[in-house]
Amino acid sequence: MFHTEICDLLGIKYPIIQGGMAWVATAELAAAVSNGGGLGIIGAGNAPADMVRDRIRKAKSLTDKPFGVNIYFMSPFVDDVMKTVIEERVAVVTTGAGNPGKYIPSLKQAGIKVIPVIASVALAQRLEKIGVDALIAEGMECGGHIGEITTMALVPQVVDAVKIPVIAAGGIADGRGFIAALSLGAKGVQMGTRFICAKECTVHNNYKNAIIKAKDRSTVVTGKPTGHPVRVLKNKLSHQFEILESRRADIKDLEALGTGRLRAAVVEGDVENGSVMAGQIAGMINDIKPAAEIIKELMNEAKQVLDSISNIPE
Ligand code: TUI
Repeated sequence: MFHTEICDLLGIKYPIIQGGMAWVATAELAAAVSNGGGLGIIGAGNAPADMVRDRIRKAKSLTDKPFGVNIYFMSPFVDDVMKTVIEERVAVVTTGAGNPGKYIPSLKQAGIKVIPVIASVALAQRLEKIGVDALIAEGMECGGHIGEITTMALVPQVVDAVKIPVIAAGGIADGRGFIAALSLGAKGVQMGTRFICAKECTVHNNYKNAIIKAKDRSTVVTGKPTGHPVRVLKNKLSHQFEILESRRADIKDLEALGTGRLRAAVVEGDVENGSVMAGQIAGMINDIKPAAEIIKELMNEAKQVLDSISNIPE
């Protein structure tokens, strides 16, 4: 059940992809998700190519299942990371925070499946023409760098505009969200925040606990004036952003305030002065469990949701 064309495209059991979160999506997490039947993704973030190569080799040592690498387009190392994923013959590349158009022919030539994250219909259509395999339509409920449109509004508009399969992301963490995404025409889901609270995720425990403590209104969007809005959990840092933004501070000062803060939260566990990127769904996440269990429970719940919907009297 729920075996969609995404499963065939990627050679995976369940149409569930893990978000390629910078600093968070390590080889350990990616391998655990792939071993659990989904598609694990290593987040290249701003890491140099050699570090990405080490993570790819580590993931290969932890799983014999396919996994992918997410390439972040604001990284200064994009060109070298592209060369590395081609040399290492990773199965799948997802991309974020930019237009991957010019790299697509060489990735495809290397036999790599290319699945860009997009937040608009226009970019979806452009990338379909260039020959990407599928698209991840990411709504602004997600954590980290966000677009402007919600998942509920974005996914069906992208589905109607392209012929290739669409994967829904943003605000999905359980079987209800999975069925909702399929109802909107998606052929699978990507989840980030839910997998931060996987046992195998190597983020500092303070980060996981901050997500578990979060409620529905615990996130806020900072950095809008920089043109790169980012959804984070509210804390001392987000409050500082709000103050600077209300004073119409220089973009340079806002950028300086954000520098190194994701690492501070993920690695050092500074969840007050660090950038704790998380989606609006954080309020629904109450436990830490193995990635394989997250996936299995989600699939079981999806079946129950489908049953309960079909039992609603006409
Ligand atoms: O990339 C993400 N989310 C991210 S990346 C990230 S790392 C970071 N670290 C420190 C500060 C800020 C970020 C955290 N979260 N999501 C994928 C995504 N991509 N969402 C939206 C887009 C997107 C936006 C514009 C994709 C393409 C695009 O194209 C613009 C164009 O050139 O047409």
